[in-house]
Amino acid sequence: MLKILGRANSFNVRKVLWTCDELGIAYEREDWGRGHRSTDDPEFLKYNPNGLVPAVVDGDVVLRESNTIVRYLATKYGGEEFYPKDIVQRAICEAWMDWANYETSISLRGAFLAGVMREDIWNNDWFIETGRRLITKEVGQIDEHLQSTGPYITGETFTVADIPIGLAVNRWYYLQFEQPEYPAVARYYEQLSTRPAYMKHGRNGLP
Ligand SMILES: N[C@@H](CCC(=O)N[C@@H](CS)C(=O)NCC(=O)O)C(=O)O
Repeated sequence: MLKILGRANSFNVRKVLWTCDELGIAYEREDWGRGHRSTDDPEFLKYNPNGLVPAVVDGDVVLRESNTIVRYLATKYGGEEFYPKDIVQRAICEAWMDWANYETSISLRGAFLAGVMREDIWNNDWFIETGRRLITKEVGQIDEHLQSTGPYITGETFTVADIPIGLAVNRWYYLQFEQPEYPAVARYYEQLSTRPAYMKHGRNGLP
């Protein structure tokens, strides 16, 4: 059975849990990371030498990096719709995933990890303000895009691209500063909320 290493409240672990439940993949999960066993433990570092959750064990295969794991699971267990084989459609999905993992993760460090969680290493006024400004711009870009596509991020079909974007959108609603209205993003949030696996691992009361 697939083994997921990482605490269930981690943004990046939730991508893997959501994907597993969308695809009906059975898994077991071990708690590692903040509040649980440390990811600096040599036992964990055997699975991910970078010391970050999630890591996944699938038989003899050991994987790290949440988006890579999502794509691996989608390739192995998912259908053509969830992770298109067409190289152009595939690249469109991957571009959204990469953009989310780089751009919105950096902004959310400032706006959320510093601005809401007050995590010591990020907690700095400039970083918070910059994060808030950038995430507002980025969620605005998602809103503008969704006005002409939708209901999902790449169009009619729910794909791997919705996994990181859907979690970033959920976190957006937990930020503590005055935010503009983004009606297409609000519709997207409701659309995702029709999916039981999103309600379990995405919009589950956690930022
Ligand atoms: N690029 C990595 C980032 C992983 C990451 O930042 N994980 C965080 C949790 S979301 C972590 O391990 N934090 C340390 C901890 O929980 O102890 C990925 O996408 O998997």
